[in-house]
Amino acid sequence: MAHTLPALPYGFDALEPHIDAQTMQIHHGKHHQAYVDNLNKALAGTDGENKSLEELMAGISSYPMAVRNNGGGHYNHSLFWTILGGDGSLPAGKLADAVNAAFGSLDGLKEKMNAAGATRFGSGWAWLIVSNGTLQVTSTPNQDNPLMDIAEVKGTPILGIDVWEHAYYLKYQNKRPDYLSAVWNVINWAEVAKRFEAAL
Ligand code: MN3
Repeated sequence: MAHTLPALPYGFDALEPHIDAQTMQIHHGKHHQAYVDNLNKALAGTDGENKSLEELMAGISSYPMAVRNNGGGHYNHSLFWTILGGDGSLPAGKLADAVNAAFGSLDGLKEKMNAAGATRFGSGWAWLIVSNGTLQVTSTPNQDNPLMDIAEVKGTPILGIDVWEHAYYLKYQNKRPDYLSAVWNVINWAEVAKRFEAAL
């Protein structure tokens, strides 16, 4: 069962001006597509071909690096597209309570995530995860994620911010912190809340 590129749940220009349409086109159509294609190539004819993405992540240490990089890339971007495209509403309900309990406020969470993203050397991801029922911020290098058995901090990711240069360079060049502060304008908190409740 080959992996496929999920359609973007909104238009390429839906995140303007915070994330530009050209970046979205290349990011989704070229980068993510390449992770999908290379994952399928790396799995062809192996037992991993019949595993779900989540199963692959949980046992990633026993697969070749191409499965880790491209399987992670496929998982991470599939999550990323869904947690963007929000209508400007803020976290509500149980998620808002959990954010306040763990970080004091939404600004406290943003500060922690932005620091995790800004200090991730080279390429990687900043994550909000559910670990033992509580929220935690972490980051991973390359296309690793907190579902992988090799992750330093493990948990279920409910929000991930891509800090690879390909996610922001056309608009923000070297200014990763500017991208990190802008991305909060387009977070889909309803989707994050859905993932939060599913992870509990
Ligand atoms: Mn990316």
